[in-house]
Amino acid sequence: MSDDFDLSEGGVNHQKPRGDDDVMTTAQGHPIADDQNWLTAGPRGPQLLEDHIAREKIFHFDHERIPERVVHARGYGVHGHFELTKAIPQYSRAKIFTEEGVRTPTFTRFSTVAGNKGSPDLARDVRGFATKFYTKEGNWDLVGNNIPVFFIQDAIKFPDLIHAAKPAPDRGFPQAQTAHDNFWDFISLSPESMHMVMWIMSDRAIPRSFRFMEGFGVHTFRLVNDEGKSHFVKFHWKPRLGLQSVIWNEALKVNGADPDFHRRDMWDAIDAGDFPQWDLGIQVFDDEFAEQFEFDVLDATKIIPEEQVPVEIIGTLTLDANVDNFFAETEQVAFCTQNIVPGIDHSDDPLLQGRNFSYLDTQLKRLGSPNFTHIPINAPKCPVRHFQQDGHMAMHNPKGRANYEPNSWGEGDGSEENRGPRACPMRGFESYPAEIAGPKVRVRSETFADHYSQARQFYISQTPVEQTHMANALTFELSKVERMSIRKRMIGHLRHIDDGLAQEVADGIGLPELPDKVPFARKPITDLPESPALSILKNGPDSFKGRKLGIYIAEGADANIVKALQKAARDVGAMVEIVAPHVAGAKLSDGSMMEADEKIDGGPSVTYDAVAVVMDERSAKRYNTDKPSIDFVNDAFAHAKFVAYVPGVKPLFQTAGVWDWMDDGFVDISSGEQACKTFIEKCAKLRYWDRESVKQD
Ligand code: HDE
Repeated sequence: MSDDFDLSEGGVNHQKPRGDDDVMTTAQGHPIADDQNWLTAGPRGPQLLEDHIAREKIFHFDHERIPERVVHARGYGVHGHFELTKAIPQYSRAKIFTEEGVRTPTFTRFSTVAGNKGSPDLARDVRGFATKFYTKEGNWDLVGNNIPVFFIQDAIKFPDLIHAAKPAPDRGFPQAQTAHDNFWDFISLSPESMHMVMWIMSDRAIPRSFRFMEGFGVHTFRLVNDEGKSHFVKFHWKPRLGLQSVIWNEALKVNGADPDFHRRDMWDAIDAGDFPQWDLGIQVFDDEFAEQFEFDVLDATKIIPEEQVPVEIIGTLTLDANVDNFFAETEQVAFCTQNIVPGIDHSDDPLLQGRNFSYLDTQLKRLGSPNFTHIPINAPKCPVRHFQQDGHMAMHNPKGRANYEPNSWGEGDGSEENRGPRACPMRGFESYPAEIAGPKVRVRSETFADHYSQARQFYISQTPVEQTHMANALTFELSKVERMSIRKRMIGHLRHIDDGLAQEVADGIGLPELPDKVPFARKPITDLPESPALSILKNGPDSFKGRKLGIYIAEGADANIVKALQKAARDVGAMVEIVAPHVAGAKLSDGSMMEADEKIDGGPSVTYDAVAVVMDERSAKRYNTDKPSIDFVNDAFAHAKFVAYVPGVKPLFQTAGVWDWMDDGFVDISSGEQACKTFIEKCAKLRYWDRESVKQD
C-alpha cells in the first residue's frame, strides 16, 4: 500500500520509480520530477507557459485522435498465420499458394460497416473480414465480408449507399442501424440490392461471434500460373467451429448488456489459448464456365453456388495472438484491395476496380502520410526496395546517393555508391493481359440486370426457422420506416422474390393488401435449385466446443452438480462462467465458497449459448422476485436456449413463467454426472428451435 500511496501536502499521490528503468521522461527523453502539478507563479497563482513538460503532455493529448474509418469504423484486429495445406501451382505462381506447409504471418480485422467506432457489436449489419497476409512477395490483402454479395454493382454508388445507411444528416441518428427511412428509401429504389437485402435480413447479419462466421472475398479475382495462364477464383473462409448467429431480440439485449460482446469474445478465446481457425477455400473456374453461367461473374451481387462449383480447401488461418496495443495495430492497420502479389490479379468487376482506388486514398486521409507502410502493422515482412522518399513521418528513406533510375552508380567506374534496386521482369508482378475492347461508355451491362433470381434462391435455401427470422427482420425494419410509400415499394420487390414472404411482411406491418410488384429489368428465374450451403442452421457445428455455458448458482447449490456440469462442459472444449447473486460468489451445499465470474445483473443469459440454474428451493424462493434472475430464465426460454436445472429452482421458474412450459430443451441434471453430460451433448445443437413458433405450410 505504501508503495502505491505517497500523499504530498496537497493530497496529490506522488508515486516513486522503483529504479532507473521506470523513471518517467518527456517524449524528448527528459526525466520528469513531477508529472502532477503544472508550474505556477506561487502555489495558487496562474500557470506558466514556460512549463514545457505540461505543454508537451497536453499537446500530445490534444492530437491523439485520427479520423475513424468512413465505413467499418468499429472493428477488432488479431494476429495469426496462414498455412497452405494444398499447393495450387496449376492455378497460381504466388509463393503463398505454392509452398505447402509454409506459415505466412497474418493480421485480421473484423468489423461492422455502418456504426461509428463506439457503436455496439450486435448491430444488424454486414461484418468485415479483412486479412493482411505478410507474404514473401509483399502484402496480400483479402478485404472481404461475412456475406458473399454486395448491395451495389458499381463503386460509384458507394457514397450514396453509405450516406443512406449512416445517421440522417439533419438529426444525426439513428446510429448503427438500417431501420430507418433513408436506408430503405435508397434500397427500395435500387433493385440490384435485393439479393444482399435477403442476406442482411437473415441471421448472417447478427453473428454470435466473429469466430462463427464465414468470410468471402466477394469479387471474382484471377489466379495466374507460371505460364501466364489465368483462372477465375472466388475466395471463401470456412470457420472450423461452424456457423452460429443470435436472435434479433437477443441482439438488442446483448448490445445493452455488453456492447463489446464480439471483441471480448475474440479476446477471451485467444487469451484462453482456444485459437479460432478458418479454412481457406477457392472456387476456381475458367472462361468457358463464366460464359455459360446464368449470371455475370463480374457482378458482385451474385454468388456462384457451391453446389455448382465446389469450394476446394487449400489452407488454414489460425488466429493466435491478441494485439499488444489496440491503436497501434487495429486502428492503424491499412487494408488495400490493390495489395495483391504476383500470381493473383483483379478482374474487371466494377465494384472491385472502384475499391482499388478508394482504399489507398482513404489511408492518406486516416493515417496522414504516404508513409503509412512504415507503420509496423502495415510494413511488409519481406525486403522493401524502391526510390520513394520523404513525406511526413518518413522512417526509412533509401540509403546512399542514388535516388532515381536509371542511374550508373556502382557500374564498375570506381564509384562505391549503391545503385539501388531494379525492376525484375522474371519475378515481378505482371498484369494478366486480358483482351479489352469497346466504346467508352457509362452504362450498366445488360448481363447485370437480373436482380431477384438469386435473392429467391437464398430465401428458399433457408430452413423455416431462418425464413421466419427473415420475415420478422423485414417487418421490424419496415415498421421503423415512417413513409408508407417506401414500405410498399419494398414489398413490391419482395413479391418478385417470394409471394409468401411478401405477404408475411405485409401482414406484419399491417398492410390490408399486397402492393403491386415493382417493374423488373429482367424476368426473374424462379426455378434455381436450393443451395443448402446458404443456410446457417444446415451448417452449424456438431459440438458445444468454443461455446459458453452460464451457470447461475446461489447459496446452497449442490456442489457435486455444479462441478460435474463445469467438467462436462470443459471436457468438450466449452467455456464456463459462474453467475451468482453476489460477485463474491455463493456458498455451495458442501460449505465451500464458489467465486462468481459475474453478478447476475452483469451476466444475463443473453451472453451465454446455454444456461443452467442450480440452486436449492430456499434460494429459488429468495430470488423469485428478483428481476435480473427472472430475466435470466425468461430470456433463455424466449431465445430457444438449452436450459439445465435442478428441481429446487421451481419457485424461480414459476415466476419466470417457464415452469409449465418446459420442453425437451430443458434438462434436469439433479441425478449427477451422466445427466450433465447428456445436457452438454444436447447443447451441440445450440438452440432448441422447436420452441420457436415456426411457419406452418
Ligand atoms: Fe470497403 N472500404 N468499400 N468494402 N471495406 C473500406 O477503407 C469501399 C466493399 C471492406 O478492417 C475503407 O481502410 C468502396 C465491399 C472492409 O480496416 C474504404 C466500396 C467489401 C473494410 C472502403 C467498398 C468491403 C472496408 C474505409 C464500393 C467486401 C474494413 C476504411 C466499391 C468485399 C477494412 C478503409 C479494415 C473499408 C471503400 C465496398 C469490405 C473507404 C468505395 C464490396 C472489410 O476505402
